[in-house]
Amino acid sequence: MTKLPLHTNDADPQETTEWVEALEAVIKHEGMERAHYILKQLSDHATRTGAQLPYALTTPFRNTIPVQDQAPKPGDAFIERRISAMVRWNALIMVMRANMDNDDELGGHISSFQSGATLYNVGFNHFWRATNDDQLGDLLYIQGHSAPGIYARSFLEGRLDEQQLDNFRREVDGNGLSSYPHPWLMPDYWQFPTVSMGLGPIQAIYQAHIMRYMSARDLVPRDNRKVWAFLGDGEIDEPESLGAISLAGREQLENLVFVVNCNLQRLDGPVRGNGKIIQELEGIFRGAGWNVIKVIWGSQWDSLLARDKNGLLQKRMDECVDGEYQNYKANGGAYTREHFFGTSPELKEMVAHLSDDQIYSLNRGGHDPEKVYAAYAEAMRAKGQPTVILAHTVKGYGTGDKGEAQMGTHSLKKLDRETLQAFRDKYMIPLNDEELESAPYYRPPGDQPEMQYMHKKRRELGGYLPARHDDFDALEVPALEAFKAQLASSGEREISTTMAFVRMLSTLTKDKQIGKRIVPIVPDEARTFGMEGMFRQLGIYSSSGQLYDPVDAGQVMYYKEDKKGQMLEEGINEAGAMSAWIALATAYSNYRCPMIPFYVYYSMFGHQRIGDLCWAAGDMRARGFLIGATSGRTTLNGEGLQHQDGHSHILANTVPNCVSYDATFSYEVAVIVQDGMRRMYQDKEAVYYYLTLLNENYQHPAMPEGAAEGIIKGMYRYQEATGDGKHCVQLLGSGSILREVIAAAELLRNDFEIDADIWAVTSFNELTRDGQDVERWNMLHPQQPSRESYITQCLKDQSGPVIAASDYMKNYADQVRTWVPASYRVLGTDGFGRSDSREKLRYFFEVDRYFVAIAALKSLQEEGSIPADVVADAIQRFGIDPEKSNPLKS
Ligand SMILES: Cc1ncc(C[n+]2csc(CCOP(=O)(O)OP(=O)(O)O)c2C)c(N)n1
Ligand SMILES: [Mg+2]
Repeated sequence: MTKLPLHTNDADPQETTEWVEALEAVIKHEGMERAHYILKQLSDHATRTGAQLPYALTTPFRNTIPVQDQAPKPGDAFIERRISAMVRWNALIMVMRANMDNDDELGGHISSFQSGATLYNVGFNHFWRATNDDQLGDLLYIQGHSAPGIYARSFLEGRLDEQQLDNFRREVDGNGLSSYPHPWLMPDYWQFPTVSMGLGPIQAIYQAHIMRYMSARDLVPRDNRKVWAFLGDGEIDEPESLGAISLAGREQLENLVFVVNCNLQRLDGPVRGNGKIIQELEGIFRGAGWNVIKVIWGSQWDSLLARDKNGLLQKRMDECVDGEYQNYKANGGAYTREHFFGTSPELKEMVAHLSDDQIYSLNRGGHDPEKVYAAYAEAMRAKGQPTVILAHTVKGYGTGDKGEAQMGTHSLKKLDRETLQAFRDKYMIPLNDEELESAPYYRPPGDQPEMQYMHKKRRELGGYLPARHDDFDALEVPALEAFKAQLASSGEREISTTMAFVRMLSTLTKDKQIGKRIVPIVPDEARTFGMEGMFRQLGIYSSSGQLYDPVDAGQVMYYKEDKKGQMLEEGINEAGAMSAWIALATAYSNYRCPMIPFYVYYSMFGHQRIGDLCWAAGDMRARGFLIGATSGRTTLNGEGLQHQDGHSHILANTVPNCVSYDATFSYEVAVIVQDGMRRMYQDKEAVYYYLTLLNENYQHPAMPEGAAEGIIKGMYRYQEATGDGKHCVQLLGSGSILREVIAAAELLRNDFEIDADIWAVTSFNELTRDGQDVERWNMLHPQQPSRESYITQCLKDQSGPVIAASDYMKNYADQVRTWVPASYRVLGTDGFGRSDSREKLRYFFEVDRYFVAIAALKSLQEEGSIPADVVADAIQRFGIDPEKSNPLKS
């Protein structure tokens, strides 16, 4: 008779046994699939009769893959252990050396990689293919603070030398290794910056999604390429880590593998001291449609588990919380015997034949190459589901009682002499005690079997990893003339820059050379921006095509989902849409197929909402366009405080390689986008673009002759002073507020006989960067003639004070003050937005034509050109309340 696990509340153990035996018979004689079918029928039947079924998303706390189903691990286990030992050693030493005998406090992490080493080594030895001329390799998102272990492997492979390892975290003099994965700093090595936690997982999901998109559109072959993402179990708490997992399940991303290194600890303490992170994650991922593989126990447990006929051991494993599991590893074998097995005489008896040391070395699944291999092999076979591997490990594995599973182990940076000796002994590193004094690296000569084996394995997998390919074939981008419609006047027609842009985008998608590479991306706002025409024209990408008749099927512009759709409609999910954009913006490298993505969104929900992804995009050398639509604090009027963006340009400028523009007229949009494509895809500059668009409709003039150069540099003279006024001022305006500036010039002329040059400023940010660059050069070259910034060149021969106004915070226009060769006054929209008409908002924020005129008069008064009365009269005449509240504080 089958011996069943003990359940004290079983009212009829005999009956239970019969049911279980029947099931076992089905499994034995007809197979698992049949058993599954029968259980499903029973479950359906029970639900039909109204019975409440016991509900469980989790399975017991044991390995998902039974011992008998484990794919046997090929290769030489002994040699792989040696390789692993050497990688571990060098990873430890490089962190120690960065923190030994110096005051630099360079930091680094030992414990994270030591817990994940087997997870990485099995992948490098057996699974992860590199990109070469014949194949596109797998994409690895490596846990950021495991970087030392990855460097250590590259060192063994001869890709890095000792000096580079010594330069870990010493990058300023060149030839250093970055603290974490940073493509900006190591463009031939790292692909994905992951150390800002949560960004790796969400990007990996969208990478897998885009991988499918690229193949669905026949841009790159699908092959069996995979995206592997390594996550910490603490990292899982970041909303970005779990926030997009349902997309992966829904889209059946079988090309995606998450490996969660469940060492049960984060920085300060246990991830779930009172619970079980692995079980929690199993439920969450299963619920989202993932294939969950738990790798909890190592092979050392197999025989104990096989003897666990009455389920007592399993019960103990299930009931123990993570805080206890941490204790067992921190406190050793005797403690584990007493506190884990000691809870019942049967369990104690089960391990009576084992010494304390043997109990201590009952290993966890994530440290067992056989178990890890079996899990990876299973993930490689996955069909129709993404896979998550939940690997049970020990933080600080191998670092003894100073580090292993200790509360503070995350911050461990060096080992004392005894612990280092013990580590050396454990991993059999052939260095004697004396040699250990200098904490040397260890790399055997190239003819040693370990070295030969390692190279052979990588050769079989196509080359070394990580590796990033920085170069690509330049694209032929259309010349400016291709956008005639945008360069010409709109005549009587009143349109917005958004409309002008959408037409331009449409033209681009039809371009013979680059049309197929254009990808419009929206997070559920296409209709807001007038892009719904693209639904039908381009199709919305969906891996399942369209399984329904859209409600608007009869209309010309119906909602068309398509397996080959070009447009990405990512739902209300800015972080996801941005991650999709990043995957496309780096496709030149990861797919060797440059793409030109345009991510169009509410500008308020860009840099402010997903700023860390914008930063990562810069690090990754992304190339593409971010389009901040409905921008401007007073231009998007009715939506109020949480929509009105008056600072995205300030934030955009924090990303060093983000080039940003605030356009007013459609010809500016055309010049900026064309030039952006030239710089990024033709000249291959590692920059990306941020361009704000407006939803205000007005007439657009034709491009003034010769304006293109200034548009790109950041400012051009839109209208020249006539020279017949009593005084002259220089008026600068950007975005929608340029039109208020133009109107203010009219007021000044008609009411005060004041002449004005009007300057359209397309980018205060670019002017600032240019000014700072020139100033820096001048400081460092004192004996040479000073250079002049572009803004100084524009303004130096003009007369009168300079006044600038924009729909952004004052800081935006104020940045250029140093290079303005005259008095300078700035208007801007500091303060919280609110709903009202544009006219009222511009009065409220003091950026309308009247305020621009007052600002000009005040500046003229200050320079002694006009009396104070004129300004005071104007304030009164314009109906401005001088005691009105400061919008900053309102
Ligand atoms: C967004 C973010 N917040 C905080 C940190 C700082 N940090 C680095 S590692 C770490 C703990 C990581 O724990 P876990 O994810 O479990 O990884 P483990 O080292 O245990 O493998 C923290 C809090 C970070 N890098 N990114
Ligand atoms: Mg952890």
